[in-house]
Amino acid sequence: MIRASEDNEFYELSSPTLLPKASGFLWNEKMMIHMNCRGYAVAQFMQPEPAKYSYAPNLEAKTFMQPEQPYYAHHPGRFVYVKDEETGEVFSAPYEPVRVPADRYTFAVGKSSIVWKVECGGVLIEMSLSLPKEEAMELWRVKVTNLSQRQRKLSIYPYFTVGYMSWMNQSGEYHEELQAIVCSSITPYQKYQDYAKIKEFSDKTFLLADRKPVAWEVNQEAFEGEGGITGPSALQEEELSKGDARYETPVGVLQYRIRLAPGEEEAYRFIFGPAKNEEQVAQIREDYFIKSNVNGEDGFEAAEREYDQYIREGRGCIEISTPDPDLDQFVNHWLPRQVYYHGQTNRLTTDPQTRNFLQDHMGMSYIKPQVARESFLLALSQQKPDGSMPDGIILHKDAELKYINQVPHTDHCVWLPICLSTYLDESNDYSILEEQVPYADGSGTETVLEHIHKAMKWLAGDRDERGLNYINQGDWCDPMNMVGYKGKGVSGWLTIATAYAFKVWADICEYGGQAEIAKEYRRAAEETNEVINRYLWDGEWYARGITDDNVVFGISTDQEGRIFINPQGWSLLSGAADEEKREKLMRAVREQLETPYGVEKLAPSYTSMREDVGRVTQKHPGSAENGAVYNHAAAFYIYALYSVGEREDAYRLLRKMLPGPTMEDIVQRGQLPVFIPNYYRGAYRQFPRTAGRSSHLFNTGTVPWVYRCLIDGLFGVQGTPEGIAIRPQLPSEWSEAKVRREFRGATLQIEMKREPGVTATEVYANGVYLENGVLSDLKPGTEYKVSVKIPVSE
Ligand code: CEZ
Repeated sequence: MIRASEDNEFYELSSPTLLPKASGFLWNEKMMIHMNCRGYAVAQFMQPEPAKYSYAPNLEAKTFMQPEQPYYAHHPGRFVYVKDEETGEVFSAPYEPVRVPADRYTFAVGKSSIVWKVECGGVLIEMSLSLPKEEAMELWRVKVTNLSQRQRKLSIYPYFTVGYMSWMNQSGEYHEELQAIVCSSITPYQKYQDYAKIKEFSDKTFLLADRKPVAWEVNQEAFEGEGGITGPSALQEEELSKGDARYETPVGVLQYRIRLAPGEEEAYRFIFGPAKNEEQVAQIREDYFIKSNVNGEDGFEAAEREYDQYIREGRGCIEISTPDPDLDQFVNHWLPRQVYYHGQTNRLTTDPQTRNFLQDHMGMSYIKPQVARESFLLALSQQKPDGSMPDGIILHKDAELKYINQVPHTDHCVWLPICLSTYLDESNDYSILEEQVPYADGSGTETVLEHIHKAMKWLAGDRDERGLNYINQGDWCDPMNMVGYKGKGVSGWLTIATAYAFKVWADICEYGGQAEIAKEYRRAAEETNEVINRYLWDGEWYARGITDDNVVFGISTDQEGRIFINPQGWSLLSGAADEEKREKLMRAVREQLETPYGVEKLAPSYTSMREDVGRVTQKHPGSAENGAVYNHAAAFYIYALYSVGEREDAYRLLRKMLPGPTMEDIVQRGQLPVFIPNYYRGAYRQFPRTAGRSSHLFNTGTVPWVYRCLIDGLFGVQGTPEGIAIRPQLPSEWSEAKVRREFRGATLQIEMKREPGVTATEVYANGVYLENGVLSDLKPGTEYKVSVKIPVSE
């Protein structure tokens, strides 16, 4: 039912109803499209703010990408209706809107294309979607094959949703000379000041065909008639009526009438996307369908090839072979792609949240370290002279802070050393610390080192008399907005995270030649850890915070929100938790937060508003931050477990981030293992029916942390100033693993094996024993054979 294709290029699903929301996504430099297996699509492009060209049927709110998007009959989609002209029978590929069960069906999510094969009544429809590298447009191929033993007379109707474009102005018509449907609109606005911006928008939606259709329809209502979208009346006529839309909802439908002998096929190509004007559509037609290059390729083919190349550039730096083939598949093929997507697109925002931006580029350190470097410098150039970081990083001159970035959060500074440390581990580029960077107000420049000192001082200063960090209207947890809005409430997690940030920064300072300063930060971390243990330890685990009214929460006497994951894991990182506390809090997590789908962010989920905590308690119990298996938080915890050598719990939870391996688990999650979603539903003990269900939202800070868990934890192949430290933490159920690690220009072929007689892990590089497992003086362009001998029981 689901499996990786033989060449590992695709992940395939053989039913449109088993996981009805199964999906894949493609992106390029300007756009993103999320396609589900049944033909529904969510696409947006940047101009520079996110905009649509295929709209919902009614006025859509502009918002950030949301989890658990509902699909419905008129949801934007890309379909092909197929009519047998002799029998009048109609089906649609890939499945919506007619919903005729196919005789054979495959939905294959690839890295640079999404492909369907749908066979119904002896007709095979193959559809594929790809993108060009730079431009906002979809490249579609549709192939029709007669698999039956008789001559077939068919009508094929590719259908592209245009939808409700604008309440001010919308229309559409077919242009003979372009062989295209072009729909026009004006983005609604009211202030005359906006006109200058609006007039530059690509407010048209076009559907360009490489082959001339016999007929078309541009009027949604006329197309559907009384039959509706599942059985459009227009299909009952011999030919579509060649209609247009005049302040009516437009649609892009074309008709091809074909006669196919047994075995015969016909192929079509379409381009669908936004455009500024008809001239641009004409140019696209010329570039993609008419002109060809020296290799005889036209622009369409060349674009598909270039796009594939672009996606391949996002390769990770490890390739693994373990006893768990599903993990291998995900880590080798899909995880780096998702990390790359974040680093390359910044989640299709022009003002990414500062913590997201920094963590996304922490991930990019493994893929394109140069991009990560530039991003860290950019973020620091927006730091205020008092050391605080803004809530979002402005990426475009016209961008402004929107949505959540208008709400003050106090955690942004902690991510600076934490994310930078990964970049340094990978690149060893300590010269970045000496880089001169301006401040947001233009008040001169200082080195990166000074910038981060200021950030750390800001964190040390933004505390109450007890030494606990203020939360204001939120920390990592966006919607925890009412703990401290009166100016008194503090964040337990942030205090702990600050201690950890001090420690990480101390290490960086030391390697950067500032041993004295490093000592100060270590002392500050220790003092913070003492404060944490004095005010936040609840006996079995750490509290989440203390409200404006001095009420400690996230503790055993709370009916709801009794335990939160973040303070537990981060206290392992900061060193606040000694061994006894570690055991206790790990037990509490296992008992109260762990589920078959991973570890929940908090439990029990809140079922009603807690006014001294905030809107997080108003989210549906078990969704998002209110007690879902929020993978970002789960990844922190797993990372923390590895940091203290708790390999068994770490691996068990890491594995739970992926759907499978059992079919039952995959069905419950409803998602293909081609990305990690931001959450799986939690509240397992309250609402088991929905627990495990994927949010299908692939924007998440989870993935760089999962990569770090693999590099620093599970396989233990982390960079150090001297070279690379080989310290695997394989789960006891594995007797061996192989890792190919690309590192600072060298390649390491590492074989890890449990061997009888070995009492402590031994590491050899090209046969030579390595002290502490550290391989130093690596030469770029060289391949090293590393063998790791691990005790049988460990
Ligand atoms: O967004 C994420 C943020 O992008 O939530 C995380 C936070 O650390 C990330 O920076 C945890 O709060 O405003 C809301 O209520 C939204 O739910 C966001 O908090 C959340 C969404 O899941 C979007 O991904």
